[in-house]
Amino acid sequence: MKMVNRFFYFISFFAIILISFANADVRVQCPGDTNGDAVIDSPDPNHPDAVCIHLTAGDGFVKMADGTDLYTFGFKNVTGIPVNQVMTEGMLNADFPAPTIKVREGQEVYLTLTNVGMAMRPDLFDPHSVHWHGFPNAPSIFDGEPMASATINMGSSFTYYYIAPSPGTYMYHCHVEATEHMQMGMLGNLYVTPLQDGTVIGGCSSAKYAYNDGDGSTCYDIDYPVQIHAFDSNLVVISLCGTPIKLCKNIS
Ligand SMILES: [Cu+2]
Repeated sequence: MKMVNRFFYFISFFAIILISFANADVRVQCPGDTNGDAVIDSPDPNHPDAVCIHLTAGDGFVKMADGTDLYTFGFKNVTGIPVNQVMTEGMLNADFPAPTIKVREGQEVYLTLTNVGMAMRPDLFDPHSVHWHGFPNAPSIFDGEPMASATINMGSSFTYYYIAPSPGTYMYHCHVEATEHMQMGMLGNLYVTPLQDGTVIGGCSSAKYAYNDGDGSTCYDIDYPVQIHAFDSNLVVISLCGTPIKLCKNIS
């Protein structure tokens, strides 16, 4: 846990950031949500097929197979967390792999992203975004590509809106400085299940299908999210140690 200890070593420095972030304005757009926690409490008749998700973007540590705690950038699912607890819940708490997003074809998806900042990298002020990779996304503002759409600054929230049109297996990632942020861990699985799900067709007792096949030919029983990712440990160490503000003691 050496790297975690380094966090406490610099705690006085980060306290300034934490104090300023405590007053961050977390806002969630979610029809039928009455208290801002991204959970639909009273379904809105104008949005009967809505689903809400709230993610934070920030940094954290992931434990490798050999026990190493590796520094990462990443997302955290804070759906259901009260707005006044989102910053502290998401800060230095990113998950890898990123939370799997699973929605059904045709749903209205309200995905709020809150940038909690990167506590271990106070020299960075990077915005983040969510990009549904390979996904037919009509309005470019929700694409997540920084040249053509919104990106989310530290302490800010933004709600993406999608109508999931095509069932399939996708991935999502942050598109800000995509090479670095993806390498650092900001990517996850994205599933859009077909409308046909829930109906027994062709003897498919699980009623789960890969596509709207009409005859049950893509029936399956069990699905496991699998994400294969390779970290460049040199890049990760440089990310933490080779900055203008030295955050590691073992700098060569
Ligand atoms: Cu990012």
